[in-house]
Amino acid sequence: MIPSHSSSDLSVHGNPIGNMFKQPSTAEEWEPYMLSEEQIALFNKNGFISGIKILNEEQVDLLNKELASFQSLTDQERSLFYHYDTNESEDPDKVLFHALGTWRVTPGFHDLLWAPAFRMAAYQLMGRSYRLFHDQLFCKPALHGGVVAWHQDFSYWTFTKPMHHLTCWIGLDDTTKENGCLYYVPGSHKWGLLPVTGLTGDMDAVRTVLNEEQLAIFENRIANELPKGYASFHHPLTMHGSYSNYSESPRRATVINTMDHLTLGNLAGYERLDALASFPEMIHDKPLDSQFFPLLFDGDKELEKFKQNIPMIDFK
Ligand SMILES: O=C(O)CCC(=O)C(=O)O
Repeated sequence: MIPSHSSSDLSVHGNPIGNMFKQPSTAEEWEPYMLSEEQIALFNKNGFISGIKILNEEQVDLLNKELASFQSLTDQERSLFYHYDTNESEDPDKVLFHALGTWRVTPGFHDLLWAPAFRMAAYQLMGRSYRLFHDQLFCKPALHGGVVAWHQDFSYWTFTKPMHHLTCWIGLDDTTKENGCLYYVPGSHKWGLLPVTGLTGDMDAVRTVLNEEQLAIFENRIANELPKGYASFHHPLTMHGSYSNYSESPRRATVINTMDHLTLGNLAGYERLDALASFPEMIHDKPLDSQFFPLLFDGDKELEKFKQNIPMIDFK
């Protein structure tokens, strides 16, 4: 269970706490952040879109500074994370590899959830009002292994229902094939939900559960190389993964996972993953609407501002 509120727990704030991002208040101010019909169509076809600018250089620097501070947190601060995984092979520093819950810990990662370019694109790709499900950090230090094996996100999220989720991946470094950028398999979001085959270790474990046609499509995988501050968005069933960082610099990324504002807990018979032992409390068949799942975009409220329909996905 998640620890009760500490004075430093930023999840008590269901709104931005600083002025890192100016919030649009009119249709005109939202306009520059809006995805086009073509981008929506591309997402429908491929299960992802890429190249969306979310952060400027200063904002990236601020988040990287906060990220560095995660290496020296007190135990109490550390307990705010839902999950915190260091890579033991990197001893003595035990460098952070994967974490969930950064938004509870530092103001920049908290307010990132309200970055306008993220909020508008996510609304269009969700097709309705949505909440935070959780955030994540994926850090690959220089010259480091750290593959993230091929997977579909929703195969780890079946303790929620129905499936109406979205992932926004934001680079905190320029990402390249050499430093372990993300890869996508276009069209794999139409494959249905596949069995879980693991996130670490064998990059290609998923191949054991693919049929011949899927294995052939797999060969079309696309390297999602991006400048820092830019994002890609993917469907909860899109197959993705990333190889090792062979470069002499770190490869860091932050991820925002969203869900329909009416998503329910789906806990009957569900064995909690060890990795999520300190995930916020959920109740079977009840909406995930506590302070840990803030409403990030209220379509009814925001759409009043628009005279014309905005391009939106019909999410299946
Ligand atoms: O950043 C990575 O290497 C993996 C990211 C990922 O798996 C995700 O965003 O779901």
